[in-house]
Amino acid sequence: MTTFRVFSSTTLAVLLLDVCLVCCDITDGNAEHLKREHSLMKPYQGVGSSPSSQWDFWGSTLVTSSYVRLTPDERSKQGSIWNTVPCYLKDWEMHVQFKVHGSGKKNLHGDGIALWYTKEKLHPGSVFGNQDPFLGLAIFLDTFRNDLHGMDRSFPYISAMVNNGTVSYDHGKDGRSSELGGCSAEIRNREHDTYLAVRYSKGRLTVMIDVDDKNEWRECIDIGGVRLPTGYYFGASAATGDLSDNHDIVSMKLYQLMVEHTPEEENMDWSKIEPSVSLLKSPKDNIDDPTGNFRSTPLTGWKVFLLLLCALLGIVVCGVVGAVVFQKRQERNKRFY
Ligand SMILES: *[C@@H]1O[C@H](CO)[C@@H](O)[C@H](O)[C@H]1NC(C)=O
Ligand SMILES: [Ca+2]
Repeated sequence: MTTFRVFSSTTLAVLLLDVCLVCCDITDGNAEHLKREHSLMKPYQGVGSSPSSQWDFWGSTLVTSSYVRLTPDERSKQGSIWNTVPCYLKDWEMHVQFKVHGSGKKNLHGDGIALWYTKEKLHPGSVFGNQDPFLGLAIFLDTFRNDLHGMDRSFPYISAMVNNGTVSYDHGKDGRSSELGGCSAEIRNREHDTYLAVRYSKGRLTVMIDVDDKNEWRECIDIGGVRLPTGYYFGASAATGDLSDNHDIVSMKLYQLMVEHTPEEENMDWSKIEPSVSLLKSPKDNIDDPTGNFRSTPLTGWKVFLLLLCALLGIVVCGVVGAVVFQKRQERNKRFY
């Protein structure tokens, strides 16, 4: 009896803690905050080069009613799709549903998809179909290993790069010298839907993936000290080489994150920011981040508050249970005597 009670109070505390952590980490999928002008969704009405269109495409891109195929499973193709409305949100989260599939056997397919938030749009080039160098943020879903020395990581490999317009993407090294972080993920020829989310808020860049049909996000990249301006364009591109794949985008949904900024931050001109990264480390190692970028996020504040609340609740529950148990024991003792 006693053991059971103590156990259940601990379980309760752990449960509460879980609930708290989950609610802090929730991805803002709130429909109210969906920004239609920056989102690409079935059946892709109005996608094209008309003046009223909010998305334009280039190259091998084929728009059907259920997907946007950036490249077919054929050699030497390049395609892209771009939001034509610049984004002036300071804090945002992009959810991308994608599908990479083809007839190539393991390691005989390529090259992958890149997701963009850049100053320029519709400039074809050698970085997964986009220009080199680019100015802004790229998330690469690299399905082909070019660097045969980099056997310490498995492919497909997802990575992020922030460029001020001066650094070339090193295909031969799969972008390793300029990457900010990354993870391996089985994203190809999956039967179920595959998703990737990019969150940029308060100088923190987070990339999460949901590719194992578990309906939950797995963290892939999380770094602080990232500076990106407003007024850039979202896009996606893909390329094939000697090896190929179908590279499909099913949807890109942009959500505005409700985050408060200091009056100073509000008053500065965010469109003048130069893309840069002050720390080439994961924020987990950045507890002493001098910019305070990471610690001052409201998310972290909330997390601390809720953790404290949970701890307090846990203590109270343990205390009450302890008191009850103690009292019962006293009564039993009384009866024994
Ligand atoms: C651009 O970035 C590179 C590499 O991070 C850096 O060496 C260079 O100084 C930067 N240039 C400008 C103009 O900020
Ligand atoms: Ca590659």
